[in-house]
Parts: sequence; structure tokens; C-alpha cells
Amino acid sequence: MSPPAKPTWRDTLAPDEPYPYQLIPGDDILPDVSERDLQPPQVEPFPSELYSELYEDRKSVLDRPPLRPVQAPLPDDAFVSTWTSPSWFDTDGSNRKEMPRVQAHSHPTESRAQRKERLARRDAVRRAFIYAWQKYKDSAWGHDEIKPASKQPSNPFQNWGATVIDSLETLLLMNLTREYELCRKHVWQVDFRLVNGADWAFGWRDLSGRDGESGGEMDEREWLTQGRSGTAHIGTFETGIRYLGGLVGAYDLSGDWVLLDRAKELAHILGKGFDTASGLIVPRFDAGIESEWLRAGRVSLAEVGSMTLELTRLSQITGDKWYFDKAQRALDYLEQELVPRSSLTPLLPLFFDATSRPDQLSGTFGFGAMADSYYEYLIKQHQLVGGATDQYQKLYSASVDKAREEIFFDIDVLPGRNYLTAGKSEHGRKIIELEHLTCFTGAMLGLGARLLWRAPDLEAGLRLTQTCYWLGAATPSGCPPEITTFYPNLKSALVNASVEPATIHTPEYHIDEHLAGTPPGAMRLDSRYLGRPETIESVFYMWRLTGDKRWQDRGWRMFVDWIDASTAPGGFSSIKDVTKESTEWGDNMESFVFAETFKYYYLLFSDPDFISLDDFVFTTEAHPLKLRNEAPGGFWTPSGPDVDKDLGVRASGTDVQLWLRHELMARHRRPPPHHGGAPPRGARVASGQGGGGRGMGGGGWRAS
Ligand code: DMJ
Repeated sequence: MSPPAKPTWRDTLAPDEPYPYQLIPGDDILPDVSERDLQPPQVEPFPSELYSELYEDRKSVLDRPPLRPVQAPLPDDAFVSTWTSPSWFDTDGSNRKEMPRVQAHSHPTESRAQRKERLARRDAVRRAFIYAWQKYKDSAWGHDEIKPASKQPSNPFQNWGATVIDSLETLLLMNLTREYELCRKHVWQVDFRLVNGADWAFGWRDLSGRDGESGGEMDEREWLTQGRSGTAHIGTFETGIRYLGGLVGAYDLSGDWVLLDRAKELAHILGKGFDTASGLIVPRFDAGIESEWLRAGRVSLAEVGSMTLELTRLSQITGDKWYFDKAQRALDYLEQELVPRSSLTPLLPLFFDATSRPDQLSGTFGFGAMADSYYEYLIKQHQLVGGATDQYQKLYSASVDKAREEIFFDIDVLPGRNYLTAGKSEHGRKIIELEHLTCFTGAMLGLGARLLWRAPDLEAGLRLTQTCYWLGAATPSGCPPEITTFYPNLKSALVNASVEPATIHTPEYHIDEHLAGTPPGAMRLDSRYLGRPETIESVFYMWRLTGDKRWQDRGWRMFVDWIDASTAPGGFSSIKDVTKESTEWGDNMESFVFAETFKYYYLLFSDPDFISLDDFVFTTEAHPLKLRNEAPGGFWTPSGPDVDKDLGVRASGTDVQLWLRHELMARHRRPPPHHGGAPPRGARVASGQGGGGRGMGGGGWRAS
């Protein structure tokens, strides 16, 4: 019998299940990629004779900058002045309760052929990861990210090597031990005081009123300081989820003392950002600032509500409540001061002013960008502390109840389909859209359904995840759009489109040429796909929660299409327009592709008990944290007894950081007004990371 003809997006509404022809064998994906071909990173070691030049003016190396009272003291009525730490939280977890089971009680038994197929898929995911990882090592090692089309490095996250730190657990879970050990040298050496080459440990100085460009009054040190003061701002949200989360999660898997050491340091640096009147963390700040407290200003909900998991776990690990307190104080402020004032209470708007207490908070409400992980962390924090307080679960449940009334919408323009989206309410106006970022909601609802016995939420989570899946299946690239805005109903679709019914963009009719590739029912698209993980995250949860194997097949179709559309010379690129059959690269592969997208695909095809959702909770960047306050470790066996021998010098700067600093200093040494001349560059030649030879013994698991 001949295989069924391949249908196209032109003559069918994409189905909820993959077509059999789409489920190609795992062995067909990147068959030539092998772990054996992994090569050392390409980076030029920074010469030690130049090192002192970089630091001759750095009189002292400070763990934390000295603080000096500022002109304006903390207001008397500041929330932080009266806040007290709750007594229910105990770092040893003594107040924990037994939590309901999250994963399905059993997953279907596999035949031998089914197991073979699943493992072939899992191995294909691993090969794809290895491909991208090697490309990063070849062209961007130590930098934050690689641009996969041009093979150039990029540094949106302070040049601390975001991809290295975000990837740590994926390497451990894929059993790429030597690659992990390469990364721990980076972790040990990275200097958090260098922010894109600028050094905040010089101390902050106010240069306002000084005319640097024409003055000539400044000495060299002032020039360097000026260069630093304008650029040494740390973005707290991304630093928290990518770097701190990466270090804490990888420590939980490995028990590796190197990671804990650096995680604690980084948490203390970020801790300064919480020193505001409200206790909400500032979105960006200069960690060298000599100020008693900072003004938070206008913030987004996700930025101020998404560090509870990382900091709470760090408190559990170290036995030091300091970390938990920072996050808890911020959450208490949100709950006590802002939630009661919200026009859609207990939902909070995407943005608000964190310095004043307005009478009423209104604006745009949603579960997507700028809000997402705040809601996600409420239910996950409940799980992490083992239900020791009902604070998080109450806020979570009330938020989901309100969201179901106000921002969850049935999608009515697709007859026969039971689709659901979490859209937005914008000053009361309903927007029926689906951001890809919002697709994490399926996973969150499923988790909450199990932990809090909220069965209807699982149903909603399944519908939402199915909608996210279908959106990808409905484009010619097979990848989902970044944002889809739907027609509110068929009637408005006909009116709004101003076209004859015969050409209207709905499933019953042929699709007009200018709408080719756009999913039926969509009124407007942001048609990029950035390699984001949220759909596969929810697909993974639905598989683990229900044991319904169809989720594995859906995930496999997604993976095959993503690899097909995005494979570039330097990794897996973002795509400019998913509605085109032949895709154009966006030249960007964010570190979350390594941290999240690959991890969720890999886990989808692993044994269901491997990183069980009853043993781990995932941060918003997919960093797994141990539940039940269990001791870290178990996923790393050092490859040899000398594994600590060539770590180099702690916080001395990675080669990439030092080259960049050297370049920056050379630029500032050139006298104003023009900073001409070619700076020395870190050319890339074959070599491993520089060693240094300081080794230290490992510590017990509860080190503070
Ligand atoms: C990740 O960095 C995190 O999941 C974050 O919370 C928002 N989404 C991106 C990936 O899309």
C-alpha cells in the first residue's frame, strides 16, 4: 500500500496529532554527530604578564562594596523597616508536609520496539545538543552566547558566559562529564565584578557635571571608573534565573563545592539589589554603588517576583536564612501592599511603580512576558517548602481563579477544536492572544492541579498545551509563532478581514494567498520563533502527569521540525518567519536553548522517573532543585582524582573577560576627546582553558 499523500497547510487544518510521515526515526537526525568528536574550546589564553596591568589600580578586592549613608535616608514608613521574617520557615524543612503525587501513578509499559524508538529519539536530542555545544565552544566559548548563523559571540548578560552556566545540568543529565568539568573551571574563574569588561569593584563615583569628552581633567583611574559607571549595571532578573539558578541547580545535581561557592557569592551580590524601601529587587543596578538603599522605580512583575525558588533552595542548602529572607520580604510586599490595591486582585499588572503605594493598580494583566514566572513561582515555592505555609497556595489559587474569569479565553474560530488561551486584559479590554511565553501555563496548571487537588486546572492545562502544540503544527515551518492574536469569533473574523467568505482565513475555506502559512483563525502574528522552551515544557509535563504517550509523539514532531528549520553553521538559530516554508535565520541562540529547550526534550524521552516531578521542581529557566530538602549530589562522578587540580585562580576572570577588560582599558587610556586606535583583541586560536594549579578539597553538603 502506498503511503498517504502528504497533506499541506493549504488544504487542511493541522491535526492535533502528528501525521505518521512526520514521525521520522530518531537515528535520521544528525547521524554524523558523535560525542567522540567533541573538541576543546577555542580561546586564546590571556597572558599572565598582562594581568597586573589590568588590576594595578584595584587596591582591594571586595566581596561586597563598602556602604556609605546617602543623602536621603530610608523613609521611616519603609516596608523593610517593619518587616519580620516568618517563623514557619526552617532551613532544615521541619515544617514540611507530605505532598500529593504529581506524576502519573504509572506510565504505560513499553514493548521492546517502543523502547528502542524512544531511546533513539532521546539520543537524537543528545546529538543535537552536542552539535550546538561544540559550535559554541568553537566560536564563542566563555562569551554569553553564539550567534549561530554568523558564528559570532554575543554578550547580553555581562559577559560571564551565560551559555556555560545555563548548560551545566543539561551536561550532567546527558552524562557529558568531561564537558561539565571543563565548565567548572569557567565557573571557578569567572569574575562577577567584571561587567562587560568594566569593573564595579573600583567603587562608584558621581561624575555628573564633569565633561569627560572635552575636559582632560580626569586622571586615568577616573576614566576607567567612568567607563565602568555607565556600563557596569547588572540585570537582576536574568542574572537570577540564568546564573544563580544555573549554579544552584547544578549544585543540587552534582554536589560540586565549586558551584556552591560561586552561587553564594553571586547571591550576595544580587542581595544588594533587594535593598529598597519596598524590598522589591531593582531591575538593574551598579553593584559597586556606595548607597545604603536603592530606588526600585518602575518594575515588571516577573522581575520582582521570580527569585524565591533559587534563594529559598540556597537557604535550605546552606542553613542560612539570609537568602530566603530577601525573597520572602519581596513577596510579602507584593501580597500585603500591592495585591489589595489591584483592579483585578489578586492578579497584578505587568508593570507598576515600586517606589510609591498607589491607591489603585491597573494596566495590562496577563500570564505572558513581564508577568509569567511570578505566578509560576507561587505554586513551585509551595512545593519547594513542602506546604509549610498556605501563603503561596492561597495566592496561587486565587490568582488562577481570577485569571480563568478575566484572561482565559476559548478560541471560537476553529470548529471542532477545544482550544484555550491565556490572553490579556488591557485596561479592561480583552485581548485573545497567545504569546509563546504563555505556553508555560499548561505545565503550571497541571502542577497546581496535582498539588492542590484542582482537577479542572489540569483540563485547562491540557487544552492550553494542545493549543500551543497546534500553533506550531499549523505553520509551514512546524515552529510556533512568538505571538498569535486570534479573531474573537467567526463573525468578527468575517467583518475584520473585509474579504469574501470564500477567502476568509478560517478552516472551512481555502486560504487567501496573502495569509499563506498563518495559522487559521489568527488575525495577527509576531512570526518569529526564538527556540523558546515553553511549549515543550508543557508537553513534557503533560506526559509526566498523565502518562499519555501521544504527548511524546507530539514532542517528537516539534523537535524534528525545529531542527529542520533552525540548523545553522553555528547551532540552532532563531527563525525570522515561521509562516515561510523556507526559513530565514534570526542569528541568535539564547542560553535558554541549552538550559531549557534541550533539557525538556531530553527528559521527554528519558525514563519517566529520571528527574521525577515528585523529586525536583524546575525553576523558570528549567534548573531542577531538589524537593524534600534532600542532600545535593548523585549526578556527577568526577572523571579522576585530580579533577580540582587545574581549576585556576578563583574569580581571576576568564580569558574572554580579561581580553575584554584589556580592550576596554586600552580604549580609555587613549586621551579624550577621541578614543582611536585598534585595541588588542582576543584572537581565537586552538587551546584549552588556562590552568593555574590551585586545588582545594571538597566540602560537606551543608556548607555556609
Ligand atoms: C526563559 O529565560 C525563562 O523561562 C523566562 O522565565 C522567560 N522565558 C525564557 C525563555 O523563553
